[in-house]
Amino acid sequence: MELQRFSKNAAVDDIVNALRRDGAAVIENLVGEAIVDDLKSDLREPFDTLGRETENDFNGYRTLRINSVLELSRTSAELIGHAKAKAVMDEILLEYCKSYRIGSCTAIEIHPGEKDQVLHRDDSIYPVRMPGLEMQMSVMWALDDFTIENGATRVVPGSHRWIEPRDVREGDEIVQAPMSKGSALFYLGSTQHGGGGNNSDETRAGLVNTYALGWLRQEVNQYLSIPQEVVLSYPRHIQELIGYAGHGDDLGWYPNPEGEGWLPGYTES
Ligand SMILES: O=C(O)CCC(=O)C(=O)O
Repeated sequence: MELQRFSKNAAVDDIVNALRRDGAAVIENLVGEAIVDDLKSDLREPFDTLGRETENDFNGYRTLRINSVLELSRTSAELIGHAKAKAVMDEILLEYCKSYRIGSCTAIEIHPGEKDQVLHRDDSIYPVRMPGLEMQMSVMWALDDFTIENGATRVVPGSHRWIEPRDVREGDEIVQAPMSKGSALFYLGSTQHGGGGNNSDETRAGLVNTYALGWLRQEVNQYLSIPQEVVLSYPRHIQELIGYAGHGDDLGWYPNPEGEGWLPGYTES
């Protein structure tokens, strides 16, 4: 099978239905090339200086990764807080929480010679499984054209509906999600997926952002990762996604001694 593909003006309900059925879907050309080029240019030096720090068997040894993307590139906020991504997230995640937050934002550049990443579910970081409840969602933005040869993300359609989580085994269908630069692959936290091996002579860069239910601990500690002065320079909806908001009135509240809200200059909506 092929994952379903949508244009950027497609109805959110149609995208959500495809996600609920297949576990993943592509929205083509969701942002223009200029934004992507700006982001890539901001990330070049960090990729080259910091990108090898997280090398391991899971992340690969021919793949560069950077985590603190919001600190390194203001343009990243346009993707992380993209209105269409949030509209899809609202439908999938707000069924189980009052607000959601980013879990992680990771720029990934897969270099020639990298092998297939092990297929996995992103929500396995949370040690519970309640069928039907989605704890998180991911959006992988293509910062280059993703092709079969250069490592387009691999996905196991329908794996989010497996009643008992298990490893992928022979016979499970695996599809790849090639897409043009500026397109985005959406997938549920319970969907088995992984980066593809790069059998080309070019690199494949992507930015993958996870969004988790607001009552769960964030995968990456955003308060320590992003300096407060950088957080303050972002609009409120990005500050909230970073985590500067309570979950309703009961979780994560903070009686700021300096006055209203979370940070100087920040007032909760
Ligand atoms: O690079 C990709 O296409 C997917 C990466 C991924 O799933 C991960 O690192 O968790």
